[in-house]
Amino acid sequence: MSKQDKAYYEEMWAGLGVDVPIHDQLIRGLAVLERRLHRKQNNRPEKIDYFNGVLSDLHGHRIAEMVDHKNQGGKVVGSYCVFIPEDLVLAAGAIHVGLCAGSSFPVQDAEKVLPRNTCPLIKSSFGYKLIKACPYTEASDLIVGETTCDGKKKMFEVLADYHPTYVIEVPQKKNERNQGLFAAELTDFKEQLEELTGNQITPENLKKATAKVENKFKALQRLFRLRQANPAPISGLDVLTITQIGFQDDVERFTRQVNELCDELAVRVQDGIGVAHKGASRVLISGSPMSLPNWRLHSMIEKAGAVVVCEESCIGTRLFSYLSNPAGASLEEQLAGIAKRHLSINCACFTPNQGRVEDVLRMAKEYQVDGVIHYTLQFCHTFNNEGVKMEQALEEAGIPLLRVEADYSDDDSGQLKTRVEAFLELLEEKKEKF
Ligand code: BJ8
Repeated sequence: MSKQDKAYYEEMWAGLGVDVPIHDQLIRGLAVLERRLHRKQNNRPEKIDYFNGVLSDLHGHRIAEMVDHKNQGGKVVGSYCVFIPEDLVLAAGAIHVGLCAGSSFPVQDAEKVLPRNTCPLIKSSFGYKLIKACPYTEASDLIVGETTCDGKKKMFEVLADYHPTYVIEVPQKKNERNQGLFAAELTDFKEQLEELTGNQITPENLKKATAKVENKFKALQRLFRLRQANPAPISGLDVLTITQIGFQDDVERFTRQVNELCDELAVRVQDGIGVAHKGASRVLISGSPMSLPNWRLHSMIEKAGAVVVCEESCIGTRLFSYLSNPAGASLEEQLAGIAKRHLSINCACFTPNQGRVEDVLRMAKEYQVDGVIHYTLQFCHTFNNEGVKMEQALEEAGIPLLRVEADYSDDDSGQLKTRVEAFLELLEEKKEKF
């Protein structure tokens, strides 16, 4: 970044209410991490350059686009969960952004307000607001929460004292009645967005917005399908980062870039070019979401010579696997289609949630995995408890499983690394036997 850019950006961040010196520390830490993890990888596809560029300018160009939009009277809507339909926000003429929640940076400050024994994702998201270090949060005219897990639900009540907040009720079951309830919630949310933006959501603009969002989903589906090849044409760390970037980038630009990357990866697959050799162990990670910059587990696995080929996560398959397929053209039918799309997501906050176990069993075959790592964020009771069912199912299917629980600090890195390496050795031994 040139000195001129830096001065321009600093003025822009300050204008949003960001604490610039604190933010500077955050950005420097991120740059170090990216150099240490992403840049050290070998044999990356050329089209990864676009995503490298986004990562190194994470709070620059995209925030400038949002500020321009706001200066023209537009609004920005932030959220922390895949249950907030991006297409409704776009149809109201607003920008949607997935907010920062994956770093330990603001956790200590968050613990001055929230209980320590809270999931790090919740503490991180709240902490960013508290210390005003995230320009995406500060640019958001409205933060939209959801009633998924109890920790988040209660955090949003506290957050409302610091930032305009609106909470969508997500049902806990998935039957038809619950789909109707969620469609009614989305109708209320639509009205809220109309009030915020002064724009009306019509069947026409919602249809266009849904097409944009679902084209992004289709591009990500394509990217993940390419990872089913052996050798895998791209690292898990790169795909995780791309998926994370998709929560912040402009939807059409991101979709185009993912498709261009997929074109290159398709050639790699044809030519048998991979990021690791053909016999490298293939790992599926399933569980709590890994928000940017939660790259530790992927990096550990891939530095040890294995490759992550799929994430059954909201920063992974749960985000993009379902499309709305509205049965008709009216707004009501479109909202029903969107409600159904979201209630197809197998988040551990639902009960029962057998679909997630079935997904993992199916994906283990599709992605030719040698083992599964069940990842739970510390104090995430929903995913941790669901790990019991997952363990039983994978044992019955003869698929090796490692359950790990971690927070965002580096304190347990040594222990985690030892466990991961032992698991990968076990996978190697198992392959040698057969
Ligand atoms: S749809 S997974 S993004 S709620 S905050 S549940 S880690 S204790 S994030 Fe989630 Fe939506 Fe579900 Fe996906 Fe656990 Fe932490 Fe709760 Fe969390």
